[in-house]
Amino acid sequence: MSTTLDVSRRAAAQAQPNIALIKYWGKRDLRLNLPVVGSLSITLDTLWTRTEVRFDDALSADTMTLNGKVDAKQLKRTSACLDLLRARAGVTSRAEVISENNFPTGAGLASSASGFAAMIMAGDAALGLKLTPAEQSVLARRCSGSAARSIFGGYVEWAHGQQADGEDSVATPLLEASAWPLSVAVAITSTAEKAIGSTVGMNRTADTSPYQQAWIDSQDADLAEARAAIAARDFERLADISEHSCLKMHALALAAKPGLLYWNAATVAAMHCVRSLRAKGVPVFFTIDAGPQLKAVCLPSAAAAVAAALREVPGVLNVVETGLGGPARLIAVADLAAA
Ligand code: 2P0
Repeated sequence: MSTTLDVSRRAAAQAQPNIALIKYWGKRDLRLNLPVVGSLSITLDTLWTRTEVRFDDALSADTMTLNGKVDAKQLKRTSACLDLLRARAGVTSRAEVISENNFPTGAGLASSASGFAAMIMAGDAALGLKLTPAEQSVLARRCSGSAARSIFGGYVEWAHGQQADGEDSVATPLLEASAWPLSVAVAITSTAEKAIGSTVGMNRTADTSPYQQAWIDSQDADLAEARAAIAARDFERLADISEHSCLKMHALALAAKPGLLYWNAATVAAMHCVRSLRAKGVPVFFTIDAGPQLKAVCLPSAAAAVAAALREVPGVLNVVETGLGGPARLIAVADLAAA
């Protein structure tokens, strides 16, 4: 069925990456992209993806440009994501997608989270679908799991869900960023794209790591602990459970065959730096995703000292400081052109 659309069929949106404090790792359904565990994250502020989506019947194929360059590698995933929107709208029009990131792509900084959240939000508006944020989160999840969380701002939980169709595996906001502001210092230790992407890494882990079941069995308790820490604004409690979840995820992945080692020497040196600051009473903890960057999360009062200490770590190339940010939002198409 084809629908005549009375909308401009062009829209742009901005979404920020999120950082999981209680990690997502593993899929229970590959086609629907359903996770084996729930997860909990914070959405960032000054790092962003801005994406314009334009549906045009004159196009014979989807196109994707990232940071001014044609991105053939991401085209298949982009088209699969656009297909979800097209199916909802009952249209077959191809689309032009223009995207900008103001941070390194594919290096463990959750560019797929902000990228697909922005694409779903822009595509929804371009097609006039008027999806709710929860519906956007479900569609974003199918494009990239962590993108489900970047629809929302502040503290966000993405549910494992129980339904076979996955419609209840959706993110929900727990607390607004302004209700408990934290600072994040991202220590960039490499700008190279990672060798093994998250999807391949997760599937290898599920197939070969002897710790997979223990990971699944212990996640609900970790989520409950993090939720309680956030509700009580208890930084020490959140620090303990977040470092535990990070190290447990990496231990799980390290035990895959062959083992997944996402850290470099500077990542490890930065972990020691954060641990030593914390031992001196600085309110800070680290978390690391499927890449070599270290994210130090701290109370705003400690942000300058944490960033300064990380800049001194050998091998740290740059430190990007940010706070917690709001939800994904529509922007003017002109804002993207100005980026
Ligand atoms: C997370 N990561 O919770 C975890 C921790 C990386 C380490 O979500 O296959 O790009 O697209 O669903 O979302 C990165 O994985 O994976 C990720 P797909 P995604 O943030």
